[in-house]
Amino acid sequence: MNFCHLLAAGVIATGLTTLPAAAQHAGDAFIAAFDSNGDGSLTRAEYDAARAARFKATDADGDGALSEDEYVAEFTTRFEQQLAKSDRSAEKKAEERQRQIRQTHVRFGVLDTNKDSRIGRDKYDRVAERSFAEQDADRNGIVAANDVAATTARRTAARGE
Ligand SMILES: [Ca+2]
Ligand SMILES: [Ca+2]
Ligand SMILES: [Ca+2]
Repeated sequence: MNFCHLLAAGVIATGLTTLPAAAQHAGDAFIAAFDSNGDGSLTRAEYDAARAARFKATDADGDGALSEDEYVAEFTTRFEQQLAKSDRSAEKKAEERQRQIRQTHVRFGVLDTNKDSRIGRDKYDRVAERSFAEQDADRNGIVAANDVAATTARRTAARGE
């Protein structure tokens, strides 16, 4: 029984509706990815600092904008670290790597709204702003467990489940 099953079992046991595990995980992963002091909640300051650091690390040639190569290279580095920890077969990892890299190119195209093949801080920050707002359900500038629960419930309702 993994953590998700335990969670679902606990939720059912307390008589609440079952939370869809995927949305729950996305919210938790969002906090975990940027929660620099590890207290389980993400302040706007933590998020902004982590995003700024990531932008700087991604901008390998330091020209103030991310090229498609820089964007894909940064993702690939992070993804390889995840893969290294995974116990999937080499064949499955190769498949997953190919798929993820393809998606990263697509994501760059989506972020690059004016198609100049560059993502400057303005585009980067706009996307970050939107992602944070999407997770911060009660709009208090902190993404915490209560927001994840609320966002999960809202998405469930939106899907009509
Ligand atoms: Ca924190
Ligand atoms: Ca650059
Ligand atoms: Ca909040």
